[in-house]
Amino acid sequence: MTTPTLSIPRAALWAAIMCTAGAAPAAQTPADSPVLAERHESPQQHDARMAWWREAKFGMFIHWGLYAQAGGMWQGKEVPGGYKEWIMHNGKISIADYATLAKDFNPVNYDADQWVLAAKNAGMKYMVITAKHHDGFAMFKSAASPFNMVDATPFGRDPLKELAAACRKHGMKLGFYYSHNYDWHHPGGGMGDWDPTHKGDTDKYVNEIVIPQLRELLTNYGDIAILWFDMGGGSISREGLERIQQAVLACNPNIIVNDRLGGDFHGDTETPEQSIPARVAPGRDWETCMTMNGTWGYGKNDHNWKHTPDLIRNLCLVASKGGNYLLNVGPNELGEIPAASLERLAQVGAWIKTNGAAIYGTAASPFPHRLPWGCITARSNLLYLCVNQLPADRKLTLPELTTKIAHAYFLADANKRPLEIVTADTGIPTLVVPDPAPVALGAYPTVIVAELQGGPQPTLLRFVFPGMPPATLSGRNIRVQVPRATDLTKLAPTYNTGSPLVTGQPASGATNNFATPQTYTITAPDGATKAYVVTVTPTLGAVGVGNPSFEEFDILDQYDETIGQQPSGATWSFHLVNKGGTEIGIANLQGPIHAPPPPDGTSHAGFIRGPGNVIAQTINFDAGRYTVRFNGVKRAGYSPVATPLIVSVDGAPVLTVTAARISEAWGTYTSPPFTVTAGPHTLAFTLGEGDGMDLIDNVVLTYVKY
Ligand code: FHN
Repeated sequence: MTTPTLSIPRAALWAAIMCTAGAAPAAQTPADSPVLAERHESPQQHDARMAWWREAKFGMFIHWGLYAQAGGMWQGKEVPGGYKEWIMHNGKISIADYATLAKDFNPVNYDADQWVLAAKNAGMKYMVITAKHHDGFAMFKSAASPFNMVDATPFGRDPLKELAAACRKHGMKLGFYYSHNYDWHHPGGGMGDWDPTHKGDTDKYVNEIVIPQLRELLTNYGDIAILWFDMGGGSISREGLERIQQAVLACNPNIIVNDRLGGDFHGDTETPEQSIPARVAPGRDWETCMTMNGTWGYGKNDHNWKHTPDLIRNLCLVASKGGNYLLNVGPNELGEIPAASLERLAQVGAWIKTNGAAIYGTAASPFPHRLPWGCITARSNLLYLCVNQLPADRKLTLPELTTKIAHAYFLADANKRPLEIVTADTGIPTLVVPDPAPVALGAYPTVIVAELQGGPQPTLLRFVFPGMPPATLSGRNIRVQVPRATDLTKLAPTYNTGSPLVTGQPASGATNNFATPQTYTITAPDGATKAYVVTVTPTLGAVGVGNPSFEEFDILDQYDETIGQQPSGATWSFHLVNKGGTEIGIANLQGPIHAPPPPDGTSHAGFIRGPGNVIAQTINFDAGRYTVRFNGVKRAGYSPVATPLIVSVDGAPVLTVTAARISEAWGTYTSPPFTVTAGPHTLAFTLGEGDGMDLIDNVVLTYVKY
């Protein structure tokens, strides 16, 4: 496995996020940004290519394939495993048997116009459909393989042709998902080893299936806006990946490509899955994709639908962090988007009709920290406060804002009736929502617009350490972590860069020595002179501080509840999500993934940082045999070194997961079955030697029946 080093200068990355203008990597050049270098682009060219996508914010993911015909069932029985598009793998169904599904796949109710209009009316600006998923079945006419919709099914039509035409007609951007690595049908494709006939040559598979099919997809369907790879490179060689990339770009030099090609390819977009990252990579475009129920592909028996308010909260939260939200539908064997999805899409659409200004083309919140009542998106001097839950005292405080609010009103209020603004002695503004409010407050987020007297100026001061990212500090009791190798006597912070509001001098004398905690008094003359005490405490050797790397330069303060959290597992729990079925639980910080997400919408399980650190949880097991399955979750962070993760039960290792390179999917790993007695047992995740920061997510315990 290659472990490329990260060459984006940290300062440039930080500069990009500091300017709060969304994800534009303003300070980078092709020479120092692998993202730009990969496409031989200037920052301006890159920004121009990404412009529509950054504006769009909201898209529809469509998982539709032969697996829809099965809907999670095989020979009359539900096949264990949450993701129904994985039925062939989960049921270890042979290639020949699985292919028999095609004989009956006749989605006569498929209506491309209806799909596009459902997306459009939901406020979605683009769609990405599975042209070929891991089962290897092409949902389009392909000369490269007869295992395709037109040649292998009674349907005989090319649904992607019809979808492309409908997208053109209704002004919807279209993207194709293509599983280049996993292909359980064509010999040489990744995985699929439960069928001995699948064995084959990977290069041949790349040359004869992947590249020709990608060419078909990118030449026969008009302008394709996005290519969405999945599951990294697997056993495809670096050279093979390079040829795939070149073939794609030769067909369409403007296409937006995600980050899952594999190898050391970065792509244009990061693609966290089923989770909204606590923090996002500065200067990087990103898109969270998420299911509406528990599966991507159609599942007859999956009725685990997310609630519409949560979908809207997710959309707001993603936008507030500068990302896009790609929300999935899994049409059935007849070509129908499930009614539960359509209902939710219509409800989201009704909300967005009124509140779209808070989403489209907005920049990330200028405040890095979580707010108790919701989240914020920004556009020049406007802040959109997406209020999930109005506090009992009806007060919304913006604890980090130093720019004055000129005017605040509900976005839904055509009369823009002003809300009362109370400014504390500290300068911190609070908006007061009258009772009754000028607009009805329902279950969905309510948006309040705060018009500022100038651009949002959220921070009090900025430290710049030479050769390191500028650190924006706000609040009190700031702790700065610096890389282990840093010579602390050579740190020479300068103050106040970028903020005309702030001037100040350190109160203590030893400005160049961070070997011991330093306390500084900073004066912020925004009208009146105020003093803020900032304590800078280097915390070498603390959890999360390992080798020098971008990710390990952290600023912790009283607001941040995720980064730097001791990985004690104190708030961890595993939840029974399917009593009668096979899944025992899914790890999640505050609740099961299938339940409504916590107020901030995060659904990741947690960070684990530092070699040897453990997240553990005691679970009450029924007696029986279990496996632990990791399900395709990306590594968080930018640690360039792959870090293995060891899963153990009562101290005995049951599975070692080798992380892929930076930000790649972990992939799916299943432990051999282990047996436990009834009662409490400890499931632990221990981070091995490596670079020390990973996101644990979507951990599924699967009950294996005797
Ligand atoms: O295995 C797939 C899964 O079926 C689905 O397509 C998701 C969507 O991002 N991607 C993989 C898991 O990461």
